[in-house]
Amino acid sequence: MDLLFISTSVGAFGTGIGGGVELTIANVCQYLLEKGHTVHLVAPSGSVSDTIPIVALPGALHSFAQNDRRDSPIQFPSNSVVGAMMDYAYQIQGRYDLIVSFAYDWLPFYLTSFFATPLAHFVSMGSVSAALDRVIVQTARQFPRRIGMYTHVQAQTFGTIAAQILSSGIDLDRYEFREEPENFYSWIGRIAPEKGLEDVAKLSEKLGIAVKIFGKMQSESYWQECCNRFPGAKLSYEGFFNTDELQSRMGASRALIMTPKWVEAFGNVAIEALACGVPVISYARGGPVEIVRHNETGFLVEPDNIEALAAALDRVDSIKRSKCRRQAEQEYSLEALGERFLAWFRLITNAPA
Ligand code: HBI
Repeated sequence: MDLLFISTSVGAFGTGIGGGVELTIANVCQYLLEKGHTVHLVAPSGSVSDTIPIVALPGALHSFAQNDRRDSPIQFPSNSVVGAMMDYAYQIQGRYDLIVSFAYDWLPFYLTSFFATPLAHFVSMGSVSAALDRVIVQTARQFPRRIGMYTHVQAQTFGTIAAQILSSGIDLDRYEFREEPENFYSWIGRIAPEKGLEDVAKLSEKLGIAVKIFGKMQSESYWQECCNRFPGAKLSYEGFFNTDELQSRMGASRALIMTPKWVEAFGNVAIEALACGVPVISYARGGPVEIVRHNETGFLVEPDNIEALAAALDRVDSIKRSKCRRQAEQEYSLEALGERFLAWFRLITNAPA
């Protein structure tokens, strides 16, 4: 198939600003290219990839939809990069069998009925805004096969909606299984309020445990606020790393702690941890609920309950790290992910299997 992907509008591809959806785009592209499909990625200028052919376009990045208020009007910068990417896709659509947008923005959804080449959308977050909900639900109603999502719990945040549930996946060959843990915990994610870093700071201070923090420093002020509120916390900010670096640094964690405050659409960091043999301890909120096998590959605890997190940490040695790796191999391989996306694409284009 000849495919055109449209990247997230919040940052250049490869910078990590787009969080989990960047990893999803990279992994799906890797599998499709390995299988001999043609994939081009339209993305903001400054986007880089050593394997995916990129069309980098200038234009203003969009603000994070999850940072706007639910009832905020849609913001559209005068020289929007989304406008540029959709203009380009519209002009060149005839060269492709299918176009897939990974942007969580109003315009791509609205334009679905104006394209001759089928335009599909991978929705990378749960519901965050009324205006976006409306256009996403409307698109799904008009084109029931064109909306893809990570999880059922994510789809449910939009109410009743027709969506292909694609889960996620990673290239397991890039993650090394670590049988023996070292004496630290990890927390991985964009440093942003929706990720709930303050809870892991509170936990660290309460238990006196060292926690390594990996991820894009999206909000310095939020980081400072967490450190100031919990001066006894032993958080060490390690930085943002590419996959190879991240897995080598967090692979020996005793556990990955996840404290999502929003309905995390998936939580790619959870399957990255499992792939290294790292048990996942997470609030029972959002994507992790469909990932963690409670008491087998980690623990799901009552959301926002620090004591429950602490109690789960005490039991983490009861988790067999080899079971964590095995779950990643069974459910989250690159092949499983790629085949789910290809099945979705064939469903849309009626291409033969
Ligand atoms: N906000 N406006 C907008 N557009 C996006 O593409 C977008 C976003 N917020 C977050 C985001 N994409 C991705 O980082 C999600 O996968 C989290």
